[in-house]
Amino acid sequence: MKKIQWKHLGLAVAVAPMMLLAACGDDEVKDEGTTDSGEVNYGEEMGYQITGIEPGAGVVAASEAATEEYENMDGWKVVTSSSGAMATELGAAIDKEEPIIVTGWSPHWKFQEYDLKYLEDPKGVFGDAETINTMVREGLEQDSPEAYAILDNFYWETADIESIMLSISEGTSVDEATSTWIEENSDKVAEWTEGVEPVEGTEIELAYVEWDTEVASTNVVAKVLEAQGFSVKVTPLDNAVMWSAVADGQADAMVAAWLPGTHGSQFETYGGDMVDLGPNLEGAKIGFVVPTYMDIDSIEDLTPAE
Ligand code: PBE
Repeated sequence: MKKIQWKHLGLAVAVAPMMLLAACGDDEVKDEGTTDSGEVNYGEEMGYQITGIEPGAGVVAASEAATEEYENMDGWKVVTSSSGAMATELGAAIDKEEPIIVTGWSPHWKFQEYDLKYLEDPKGVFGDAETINTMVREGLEQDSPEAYAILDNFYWETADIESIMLSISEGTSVDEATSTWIEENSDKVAEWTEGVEPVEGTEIELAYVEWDTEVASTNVVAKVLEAQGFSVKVTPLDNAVMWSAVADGQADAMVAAWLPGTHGSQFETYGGDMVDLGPNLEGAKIGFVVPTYMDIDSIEDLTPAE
């Protein structure tokens, strides 16, 4: 019902009656308001804006690159804000069945909450599937072999992290959502700490960025380290600062390195000054994400700003 309403409204506003007649002539208008050539002028309805997140995020940089590399995105802008604001705007647009394009990533609770799809990226600007890796400072293995071992063992699946993210998005506190997951997955957690000696108050600092994925993963790891006797500090930083903090040893570790693409430039700058403990999660992805009710499938279906 709603779907038909906004689309008809959009069509009435965007297409002058003469053009509508012309379109009927050459390009038969389908009932959804698209032509055979598949063109819908969503750009105009969205003000040619992509709803972005924090300025330092890799997905924002990749989105800006996409606006450069796809000629049909001429005149489009990525508007930065925060991950929370992006999620709020996405929810508000979906409530009204309005078009929206966000700088999206998975794992993310939004895919469980809403019907969404990635726009195809034939030029490969957003890269392929990625891993999220754990990075520790040089010397941690010698200074705290117990923390190093747990961080090295930390590995989980998309379903794990998404269940925590969904619970937080529904209003559960980070503390409760992560504790509940740990209680319910004690077998998995036991594998991360297997054979590791408890410690007495050794200090460990984890750097992260307040993206939904990293809020979940960092807090789970912090709790597991605490249960082992560590005194853990979690420090929210900007993306580039998170990388430099681990590189220069101000922070001991981070579990938030999206590779090879999303944080490729940070890895190039700082990766040589830290120890890469490999993936803690596989199958991560970034790209333009839209509600499935939008009649476009590819970035190439967007039209340039007029
Ligand atoms: N993200 C989530 C980050 C990595 C983790 C996709 C928003 C980024 O774009 O840098």
